[in-house]
Amino acid sequence: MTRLSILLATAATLGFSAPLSAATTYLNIDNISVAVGSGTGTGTFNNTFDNGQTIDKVIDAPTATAQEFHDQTTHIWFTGSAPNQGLELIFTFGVSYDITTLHFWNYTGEGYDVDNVEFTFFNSLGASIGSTSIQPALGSSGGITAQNIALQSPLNTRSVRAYLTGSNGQIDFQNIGFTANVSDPTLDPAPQVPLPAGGLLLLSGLWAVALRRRR
Ligand SMILES: [Ca+2]
Ligand SMILES: [Ca+2]
Repeated sequence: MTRLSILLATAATLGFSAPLSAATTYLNIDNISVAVGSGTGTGTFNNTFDNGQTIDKVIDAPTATAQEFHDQTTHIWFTGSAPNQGLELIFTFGVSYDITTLHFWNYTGEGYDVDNVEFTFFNSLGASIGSTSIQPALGSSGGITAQNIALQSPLNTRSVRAYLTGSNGQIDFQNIGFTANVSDPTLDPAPQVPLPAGGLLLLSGLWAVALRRRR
C-alpha cells in the first residue's frame, strides 16, 4: 500500500471521503433544512407556529414510509388571501443531489388539502436549472402515509423552491420529503463538498504526517 492509499483508506474508514458512487438518501430534517420563503403570498399561518412550533415540521418525518397524524406538532396550515396566494418553502441541501422521488403527506379532505406544488431547482451557484409542477392526491385517512411521486430533478440540485397552493386558498399538509442520489461531484459547477471541521483538521494532520515521513 502506498502512503496515499493508506491515507485515503483511513479517511474513508472515518467517513470523510467524497462520494465515489451515488448513494440513495432520504432527505429530511437530519440532512437538509427548510425555511419559509419571502415569496409567500398574503395570508395567515393560523395555528401552525403556536407553542413554539417551527417550520421544521415540514421535514420531520423520520422515514419515507412513516405515518403522520393531523396534530399541531407536525402539520402546517396556511390560508392564502386568494387561490394564487401560496406558501413558498425553500429547501437547502448541504451537498448536491439528483432527486428521484417526492414524498408528499397531504391533508385528507379537499376543503383544506394542497392542490398544486410548483418546484424550481437550483444548482450550487444559485442558478435556476429546471422546474415542474405536481398535483398531490388527498392524504390517506387515519394515519397519513406519503404519496410517492416521481420527481426527477436536474443533476446537481443544491436547493429547491416549492410553491404550494390550494384551489380555495387553503394549504394544509403534513410533511414533504425527497429520495435522492448524491450527485457526481465532477459535474457540479461549484464542487466543494464541505467536510466537518474535525474532518478537515484530521485530513490536514494526516497529510502533515505523510509529508514529514517523506522527508
Ligand atoms: Ca410533519
Ligand atoms: Ca383543496
